[in-house]
Amino acid sequence: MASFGHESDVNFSIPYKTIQEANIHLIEEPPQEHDALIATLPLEPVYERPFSIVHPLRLYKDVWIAEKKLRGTLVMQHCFKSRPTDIFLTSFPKSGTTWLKAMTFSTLTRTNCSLDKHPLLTHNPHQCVPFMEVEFSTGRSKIIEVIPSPRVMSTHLPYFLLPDSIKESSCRIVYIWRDPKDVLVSAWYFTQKILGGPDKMVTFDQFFEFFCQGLTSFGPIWNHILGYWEESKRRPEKILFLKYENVLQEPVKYAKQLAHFIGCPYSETEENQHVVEQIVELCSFNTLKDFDVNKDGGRVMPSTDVRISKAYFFRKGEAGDWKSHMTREMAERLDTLIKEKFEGSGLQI
Ligand code: PAP
Repeated sequence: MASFGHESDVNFSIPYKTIQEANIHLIEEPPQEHDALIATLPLEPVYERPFSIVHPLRLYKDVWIAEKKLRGTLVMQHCFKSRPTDIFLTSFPKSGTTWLKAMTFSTLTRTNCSLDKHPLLTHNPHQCVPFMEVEFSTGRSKIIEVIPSPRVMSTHLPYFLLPDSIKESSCRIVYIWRDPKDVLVSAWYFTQKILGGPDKMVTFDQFFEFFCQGLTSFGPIWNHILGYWEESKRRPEKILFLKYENVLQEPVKYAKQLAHFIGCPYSETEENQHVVEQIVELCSFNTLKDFDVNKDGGRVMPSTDVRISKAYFFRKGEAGDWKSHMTREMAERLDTLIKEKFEGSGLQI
């Protein structure tokens, strides 16, 4: 493959994993200063189910968050200092985060990385861009501080829980959302893989019930989507609001929009050289899932104590898979619920 051949002043090409490995000495003990508060918060009512044993959710300001990630979240809210050049990739889990990380990383790195030696060939997108709440919950906040600008970081936190410094600085936020029915199906499979099979967790019908009650990691989903939507309407220059299904349909259009938004639009020369098409191809589901790095057996994640294989982030990568999993009644019920919640917002599934 040829190089992207782009020239710009953006100088960014280091996957987060490399920065982390070079700065192991900066890792501290996981924060515990908020444990007393966390212990007083409501624990999910279904805490006997296996998923909860490894990953108990607590209700914090009407959001269900895994205990461990809440530790990091609270520290982050107090300590995190945003830079004007920061880019935050935000999403509800299972809504297109992996694609967004790959696209943002490769868009910014096109100055420095040739396609045949691209970091995405050897790094999962989640190794290129860190999850803030995970890093803060595992004592890695000082590593976040040494990432060179422009930093790209991600979070599943709802808008209102972001540190003030992110909301107030001139940094950019990209949000991606997805049809909640497909989010639910994707989360169901992901959870199953983590637990080691369908017999190890609640049934799909029960999972559906929990989801409709908002009882899922970072749930309820409707508040999450609406929070970023409302803010993106108020400050479109601050938040780019993308939809997974649209991106799948017209990836080149949205790749250009993303590049423009994060401050490195494609030049005419690049457009003529089809650079954007090459990046879209590199970050496509079919390309990424076939890289060896994305097929590995995984490792135990310090943030959750569960084994997560990089392959778990690549399942089908389609819109509408819910049709193979939900009855018509279930789909209608969830659609109606979301429609009611979205009413008056101008947002539609
Ligand atoms: P995360 O929130 O845990 O990071 P996230 O990437 O948001 O996960 O969601 C995973 C979904 O994105 C999976 O959807 P599925 O279960 O319905 O298949 C996964 O297949 C899909 N996905 C991963 N990479 C891509 C990609 N490059 N393009 C499109 N979809 C992708």
